[in-house]
Order: sequence, then structure tokens, then C-alpha cells
Amino acid sequence: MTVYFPEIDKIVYEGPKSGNPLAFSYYDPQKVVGDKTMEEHLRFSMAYWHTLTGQGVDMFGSASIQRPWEQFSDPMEAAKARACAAFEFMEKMQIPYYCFHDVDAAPEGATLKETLANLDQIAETLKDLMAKTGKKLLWGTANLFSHPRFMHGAATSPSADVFAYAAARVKKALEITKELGGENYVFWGGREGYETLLNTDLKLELDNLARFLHMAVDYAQEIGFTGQFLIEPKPKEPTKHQYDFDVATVVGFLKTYDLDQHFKINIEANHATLAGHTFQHELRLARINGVLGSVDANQGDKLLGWDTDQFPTNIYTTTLAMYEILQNGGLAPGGLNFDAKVRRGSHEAVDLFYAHIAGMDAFARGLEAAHSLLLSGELEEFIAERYASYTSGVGEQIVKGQVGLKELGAYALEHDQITLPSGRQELLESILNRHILQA
Ligand code: XUL
Ligand code: CO
Repeated sequence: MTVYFPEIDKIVYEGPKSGNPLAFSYYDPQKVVGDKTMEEHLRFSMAYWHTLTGQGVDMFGSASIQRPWEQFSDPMEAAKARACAAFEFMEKMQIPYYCFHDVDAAPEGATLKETLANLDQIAETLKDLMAKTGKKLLWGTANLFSHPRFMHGAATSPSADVFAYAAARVKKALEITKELGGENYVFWGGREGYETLLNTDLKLELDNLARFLHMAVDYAQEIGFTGQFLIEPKPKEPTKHQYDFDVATVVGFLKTYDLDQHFKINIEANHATLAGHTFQHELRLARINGVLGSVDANQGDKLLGWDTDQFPTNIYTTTLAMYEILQNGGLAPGGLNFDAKVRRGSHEAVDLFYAHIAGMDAFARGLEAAHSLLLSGELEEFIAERYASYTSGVGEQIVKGQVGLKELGAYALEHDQITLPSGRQELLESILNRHILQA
């Protein structure tokens, strides 16, 4: 079998003092943090699309990256070579999971029939490689946004034929995900949104999106796919307004359409930023609603207004993310999927390794800092104290639903001289810094 990364050996943990850029400084898969190993906590996944098929294209420039596994005139040969490169990469990186869109793995054919047959064939290749390496599928999905047929949407297209076509692709993607033992299935609605309300039947589009998701739930039950369904929110890009805008919007949508018992949420860091939220905000909101399912681990650049999908290297952010994830009891069956791409200028194969090492180390360090923070209980004690007025007296009566405006009106007349304690934001930020620096 062709070796695609001959100069790179397996990346191992050497510790923070090593200085070897092709070793982990913090990610030590078997190290126990609290009740689990790092590997069990973090459940890292490689994104097939960025890592294998990413070419460094942007709005102003063509491909800056040529991968050897893509240099075949027959697209099915390229798809097989790509699969081999993917598993070699995961093995060398010690990444246990991968995620893919149908079209990342196998090329579209001239007809739908051909496209589905290509997928079946490559699914066999993937299955063999998974059996040989022990690597697992975190989630599968169908790409319902790149091809021009989806220009007006997929499940929310004004064309019923496009709706049907998209359904056929999800049907096959679900079958393959099941066949490969996928632990989740993701819906990211890149074109499920609108450019202008002047041409849009908003009600029909939202109803149709819900109909489509119900069909997927029904079909999963029919074929015995027991993985977790996930929706991945994003506010915009490519559309001006995307229907799965953010966690709050998705929670409302799922409840409105009676889908909430079937779906959790896959939160992507830079999608949170694009929605005007922090990553932690989205994770927290999902967690308290019981729908934190999985994470697309990346980061954006606040100076750029688009989805840059950079590797997550900001330890402050990874710490706060792991703080939420640990309080969620982990992510399983979800994981941390690097929906992240090397910069256009980082065009050499070795950059793929540097990038994933940087992301894995940043999350490993964030895990340790978050664990230390939680163990100390410093934030939780402060928060408990801050809200202590709701554990006795009138606060307890409010929480227990024992009082209304009449009773509170009478109470407030007697208690209108109120003194409030400090919120201590700066103190709490320095506590967080101490755990990041010392854990
Ligand atoms: C796009 C994005 C997608 C989804 C899967 O912004 O994040 O790659 O993760 O379709
Ligand atoms: Co994503």
C-alpha cells in the first residue's frame, strides 16, 4: 500500500519540555484526568473534508495545496487513495474517529444511481480500513450544499424534486453511516436558509425542513440505525440567514416541530462566534437544555467576518469549552471533531500534523485546566453564594411557586432598601487564569 506520509512516524506524547514539534506536549492519551483517560474524555475526530480534500481555495484564490492522493484521473481511484491516506494519517496522529460527507468519500456520478453506487463501493473500502486499524466513525452526513442543484436549498428548496433528491442522498448516507457503525449523524443546513424574503415562503420552508428531519428519524428507525441525530447550528454563510441559526433557535425549532426527543446539537466554535456568541455560551445553553451532543472543534478570527475554520489553539477557549463538557458528563457518543483546515499558506503535508497536534494539545491542556478548576469548586462556590437568596425566605417561595405578584408586592414594600454584593468578575477571571497557568 502506498505510504503518503513517509517522513512522519507515529506522533507520541513527549511532554511540555520536549520541544519536538512532531510530538504531543500535553496530549497523553492514557493519562487519567478525573474519572477517564484523556483519550476517553476528548474523543478526537478527523474531518475528512478539510484534511483530505482541502485545497487551500478561498474567495480570491485557487488551489494552493496539491495532495498526492488526489492526483488520479479516475475519481474513484482518487477516492480509494484518499481513504488510505486518511487512515494512515489517523493512525500516525492517534486520532480514533473520523467524520465525512458522502461526497468527501466518493465522487458524484453522472446520475444519482451512479453517485449512490460510488458511495456503496467506497463504503466497502472504508469498512476494510476500519477493520484493519480499529478507527471508528464519529458521524456521517450528506453534503446538500455544494452542487448547484442545491442553490435554493435542499429540504427547503422551492423545488419538490430537489427535496426528493436530497432525501435520496440522506437515505444513502444514513445507510452507510449505519453500515460503518457511525455513532452519530449530522445535519448542517448550509443552504437551508434564504437570501431574501421577497422570494421566500418562510413558513413552508420551515415546515418542509421539519418534515425532512421527521422522515430521517422514521427511516433510521426502519433500518435500525441507533446513532444520535445532531443538528449543527450556524447563523449565516453561505446563506444570508440560515434556519439553524444558533442553539436557542434550534431548541425552539425542535420543540415546535416535535423533534426534540430525537435530536441533540453539534456545536461548532466559530459558528458560535458568527452568531455573536461565545463558544462557551453555546455549549452552556445546549448543556442546560440537555442537548449538548458533539463539538466541531475549531476557532475563527474576530478580525475576519467569515468562517475561517482555524485549528483551535486558544487555551483560554478550550479550557472554558472543557469546563462545560466536563459538567455535561462528557460528549459521548459525540466527540471533538476538527472541522478545521490548515491556512492557505500552510500547504505542505507536515502542516496537517502540526495543525492537529496544536489542536489536540490545546484541548488536552484545556481539559486539565478545566478539571483543576472544577475540582477546586471556586467558581461553583461563588455562584452558589451569589444566588443564595433563592434558597430560603422569599427567594425559596419564588422558586417553589408559592408566591405571586400580590405577595411579592406586599413583601417589597417592607424590603425596598436593598444592598447588593459585588459580582467579582475580575477576581473570578484571575482564578481562571491561575488554573490555566498552574494545572
Ligand atoms: C460548515 C460546516 C460543515 C459541517 C458539516 O461551516 O461546519 O462542514 O460541519 O456539514
Ligand atoms: Co462543522
